[in-house]
Amino acid sequence: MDLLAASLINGLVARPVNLVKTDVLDFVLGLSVLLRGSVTEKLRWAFNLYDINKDGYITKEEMLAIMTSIYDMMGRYTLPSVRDDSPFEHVEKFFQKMDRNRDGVVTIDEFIETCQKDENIMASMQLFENVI
Ligand SMILES: [Ca+2]
Ligand SMILES: [Ca+2]
Repeated sequence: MDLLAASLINGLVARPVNLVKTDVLDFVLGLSVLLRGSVTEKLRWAFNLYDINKDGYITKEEMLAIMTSIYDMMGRYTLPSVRDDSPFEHVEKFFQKMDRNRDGVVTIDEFIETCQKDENIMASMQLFENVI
């Protein structure tokens, strides 16, 4: 399981209260998107999860906050892919991959485009589908 799948699960089961305002309607909506939505809808949902202040851009600060909360929740032992890297290193890798025009933020278009071209991410979206 990679970090995208992990963060989807994290967003689903345990949104940190101080980080993301938990809203029951949001939660139910997210769940139905994950169950029945298209890949693009799922990716949009994931993007919104990362975009904490909902301004349409994922910043490194937001990503770091999410990564740190995933690390805290999942721990270093349950997630083999995070064992070797710090949250900060994962953020750097995420931006290297996602921030195509190198302006320091990731837009929804960059996010969806990159995810759809990434076989590992697409595979984990499938995996996630099977998990639920
Ligand atoms: Ca943002
Ligand atoms: Ca960008």
